[in-house]
Amino acid sequence: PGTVYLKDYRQPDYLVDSTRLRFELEPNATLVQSRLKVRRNPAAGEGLPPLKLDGVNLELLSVAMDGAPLAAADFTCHDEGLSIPVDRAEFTLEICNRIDPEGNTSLEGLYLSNGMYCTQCEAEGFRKITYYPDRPDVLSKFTATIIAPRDYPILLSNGNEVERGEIDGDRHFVTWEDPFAKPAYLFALVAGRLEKVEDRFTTMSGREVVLQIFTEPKNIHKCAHAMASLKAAMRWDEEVYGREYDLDIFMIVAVDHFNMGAMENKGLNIFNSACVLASPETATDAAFQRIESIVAHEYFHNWSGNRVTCRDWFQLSLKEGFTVFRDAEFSADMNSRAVKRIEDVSMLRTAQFAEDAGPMSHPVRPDSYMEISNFYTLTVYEKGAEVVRMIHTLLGPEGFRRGSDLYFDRHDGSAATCEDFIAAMEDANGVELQQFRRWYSQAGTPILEISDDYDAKQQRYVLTVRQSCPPTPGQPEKQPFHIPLKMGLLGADGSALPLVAEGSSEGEINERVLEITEAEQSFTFENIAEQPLPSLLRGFSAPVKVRYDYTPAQLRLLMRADRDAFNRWDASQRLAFGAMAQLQRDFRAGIALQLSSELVEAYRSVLQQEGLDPALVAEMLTLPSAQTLAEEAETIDAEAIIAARKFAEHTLAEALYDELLATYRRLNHDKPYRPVADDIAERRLKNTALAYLCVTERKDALALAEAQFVAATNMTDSSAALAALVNRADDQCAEAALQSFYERWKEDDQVVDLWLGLQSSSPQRGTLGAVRALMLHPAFELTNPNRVRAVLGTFANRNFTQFHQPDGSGFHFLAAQVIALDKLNPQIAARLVTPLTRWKKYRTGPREAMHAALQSVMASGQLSADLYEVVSKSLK
Ligand code: B3K
Ligand code: ZN
Repeated sequence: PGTVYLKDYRQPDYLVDSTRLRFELEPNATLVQSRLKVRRNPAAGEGLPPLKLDGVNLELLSVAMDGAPLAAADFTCHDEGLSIPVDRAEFTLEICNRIDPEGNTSLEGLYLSNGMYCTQCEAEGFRKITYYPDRPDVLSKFTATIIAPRDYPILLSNGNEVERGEIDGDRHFVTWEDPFAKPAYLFALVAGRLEKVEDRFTTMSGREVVLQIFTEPKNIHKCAHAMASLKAAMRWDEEVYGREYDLDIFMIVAVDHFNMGAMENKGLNIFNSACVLASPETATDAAFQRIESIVAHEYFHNWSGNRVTCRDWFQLSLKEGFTVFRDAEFSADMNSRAVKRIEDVSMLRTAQFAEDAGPMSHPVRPDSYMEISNFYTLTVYEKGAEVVRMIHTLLGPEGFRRGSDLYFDRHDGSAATCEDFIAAMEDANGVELQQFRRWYSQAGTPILEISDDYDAKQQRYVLTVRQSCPPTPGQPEKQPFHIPLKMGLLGADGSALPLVAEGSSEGEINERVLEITEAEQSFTFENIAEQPLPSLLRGFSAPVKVRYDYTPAQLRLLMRADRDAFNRWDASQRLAFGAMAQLQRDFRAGIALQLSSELVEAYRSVLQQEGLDPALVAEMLTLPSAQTLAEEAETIDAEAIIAARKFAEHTLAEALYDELLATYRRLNHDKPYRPVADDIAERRLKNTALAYLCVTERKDALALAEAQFVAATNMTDSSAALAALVNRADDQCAEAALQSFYERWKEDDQVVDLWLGLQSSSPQRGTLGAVRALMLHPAFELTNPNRVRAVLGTFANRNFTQFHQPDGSGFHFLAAQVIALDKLNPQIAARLVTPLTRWKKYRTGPREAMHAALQSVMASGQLSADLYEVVSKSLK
């Protein structure tokens, strides 16, 4: 496969003013007819170059220009599309082709999921439906007529329904017209036997919008939460961004076979069932919150993505980074802001930092790609959102809003770039963000090394910050970034010290945002009455690593007293991290392990401290995951990480047993289930305590888990109890619980995924043999990405212990599954291989085994472009 470069971007030669599509749906032979009004793009230069259309896996039946059929000799048809000579500046092109939705297991283009037709076109799936200039900067007005047998009663596409009727007795049709010009990647079609729930929303200007959620009949009772989330998101976008919905109808469809979470097609969002369906009995708190955020995310795309779209796919973060930032702020407003931030940062630090340090490392705006699907990454999404958040921090909420208003104003109805976004932020605020742009072009995670000096006589405190960024593929040297460092100073008693920076005209404040722009820079604070303790990078104000030599006692003070909740948690992580690093060293040196008493006592204080948000307590009591420890390590020593973590967990569980038990008892009361922040927080802490208690494998503790498993009336408590049993209890007891759980829920796909994932992630039971057995279970399906993620994704990414078995069996198993999957679904195969691509970071032994597994993938034959790109770059 070839490489596409950002620097080669050129405007499209031809524009498509309107696109009329007609589908005659048949499982193996769907007929697609298109009629395009094409026009030479005046901005693209002189002359009339051939018209190039993208098309993949299509059976071409006919082409006509202005009504005149073209003979095969009149144009070229190749594997990737058509090239048609052109002799006029404007014409109508009619194309007819056939496709095979049933045979389409890539889940890109038009495919069948449990008998329902659906589409996924982003990024380059439309070319699997018909020949088209499949690029985001060609915007066109779409009309779609769908013809299907009567046993597909629901026929949907984007925009408004304009016509429906009968065709030859046993078939019917519906025509949809989308008044908003859009690129092909936002086109969608759905046909099936679906039911719907309906609601209404009145927009800020008083227009009434019909809201509909479609599912298979068996799931229709699981739509209420998604509907409530949608309405909340619509209101929030009006209030916070002044953005109103623009069509009279907004539809969501739940689909079982889906490569990712959801898709923002104009007026017709298509969702992975797992990201829309929920009921208290079947969905965990985490699922409720995920649904809320994804429904909002896709809705927010209506402005940040659809009304203003991307010029080319290198600009993907323009819509994704911005929209993730928007949905994160929405979730923070709906729930606990601090907890949302902690969850997001944990993920970023673990997975995005690893990506930034790995062979696929790329800037938020990549310079090149072989297969764009591989760039729907944590870097583009989550780091992209952090970059937008930094702009928000630098400009303040009002300044940011001025910038976003100008951006939407300037670019509405067109395809924009990341540069356009920053320019709007600058112009609306009269500021200059030249250096800040490096966040879009430089890959890698910057490191801030911070030291300080206090002069008691002068009452002067100096913070010195040195920034650096490790080399990444193709970028050996980095220029300094523009980094907002939010900070404050604490006195010995934990009080906030008043800050006045040198030369500042501001009065007394407790918190500042230092703007780091140089490789090394010092900041002086005057009138500091005592030796201060710095609280650095509050709220994680930039996606960087901060190195500062805190003592355990200082970390405990921050944990107890910092006014920034995020940094209280961060201090707990640093403390735990230090203790675990010591355990890993001792394990390697063959010294008997002993856990830092500072950590034990810090955790005890957290459990005893009154008035803390229980969710925050739960987060503070959670040790950094094995994956986080691996990311932070210079060289990954899986065996030492596993040993250290296991030992720390056991020691804490034994030492704090009474406090944990008291906490559990205090919170284990029966309450009707509500997925609201306060209740979620209590369940989180209760179940964290239960998990710790069960680590001891004491009979009493396991009995609590069993009792909770039997009595639970919601899936959060039920699955937490089951997990505690599966992770700790002897085989018989866990087996019985697993069996009864499956019997009860085997008809519910979302719960079955959870059931599979619980087993695959268990260090106790998720052995390779057990995972192989799960793949033979009747519920497993290699063509269903949710199943693949539940069993294989969980095993490789969240079962550190079993995946890293010293004999390398886990790696070779994963390689074999990736090879098999690549034939069915390249996107999923290319994702699943990720853990193997990190082989260089491992210590010798696992390193060679992982490398060999990766090589076996490369040597297995013809790989998809998706998988080839990831594997070849990782072997370098
Ligand atoms: N824009 C889609 C992602 C499409 C991924 C295609 N491989 C979902 C989202 O980010 O909202
Ligand atoms: Zn998105």
